Amino acid sequence: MVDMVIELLDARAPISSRNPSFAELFKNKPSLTLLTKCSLADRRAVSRYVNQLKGKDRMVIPIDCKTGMGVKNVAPAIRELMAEKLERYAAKGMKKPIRAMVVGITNVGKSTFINTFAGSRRAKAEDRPGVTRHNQWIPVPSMGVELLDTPGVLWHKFEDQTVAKKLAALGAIRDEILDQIELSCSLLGMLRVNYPELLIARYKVEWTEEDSDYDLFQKIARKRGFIRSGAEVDDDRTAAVLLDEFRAGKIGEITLD
Ligand SMILES: Nc1nc2c(ncn2[C@@H]2O[C@H](COP(=O)(O)OP(=O)(O)OP(=O)(O)O)[C@@H](O)[C@H]2O)c(=O)[nH]1
Ligand SMILES: [Mg+2]
Repeated sequence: MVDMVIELLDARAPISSRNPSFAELFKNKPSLTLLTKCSLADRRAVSRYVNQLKGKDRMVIPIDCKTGMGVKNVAPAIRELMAEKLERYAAKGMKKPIRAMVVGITNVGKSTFINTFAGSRRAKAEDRPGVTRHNQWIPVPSMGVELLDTPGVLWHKFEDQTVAKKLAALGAIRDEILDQIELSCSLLGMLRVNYPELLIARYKVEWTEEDSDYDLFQKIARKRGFIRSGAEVDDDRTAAVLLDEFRAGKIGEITLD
């Protein structure tokens, strides 16, 4: 049913957010890769991954649908990828739209991208995973394209648990089914190694090698005054705030892969 595939990867984890079965599944379709949410990602890492992922049969475009960055490069890329087919249509005097399927993990921004590309809000988009439930065709006549919005999919078994932790930190896995305190500690475990200066700047904390991730979590809670009666740290509130601030980009521009 489709001429090509548009695969969305989260720019904050472009390797971990690749569905391992897509390469095989879509090997016979021209494909365009979009790195989404670039305004939240480490810009040096974005350019590195654009170069690393692009190939002979694969175009990669960094975009951000909140700022609009890069979205105007998508239509020309679609036309370039589908040039032969478009020429055949033109030779026959046909005006058929290019049909493209938009795929990617839950909450990566598929519906938002479609709305931004189409310049109208036709696909339902919200800040939680699992919003789109059914396939939906969205015609964009001005671009000569029809986009298929699809429900986000994750795979059943994560061979590498760090992949699962990164996707959960990005908000691709429903928060209700995960221990938020454990998740924010594992996020801190990644940030203290790769972005210590951002943690220090935001939370005014210091830590040593001996401190566990949970020790650091508690230090942040005390700095923020997230304390219950009895001077005990309010773990739930601290976890919720840490995850929210990370996802909103308040800690800084961060790439987890
Ligand atoms: N900062 C930023 N936020 C984005 C971007 N694209 C999407 N979002 C946000 O990410 C959240 C999820 O967007 P959706 O478009 O619903 O994601 P989806 O891939 O369709 O998700 P499912 O339908 O659940 O699979 C929303 O809160 C969007 O506002 C982007 O480029 N930048
Ligand atoms: Mg959606």
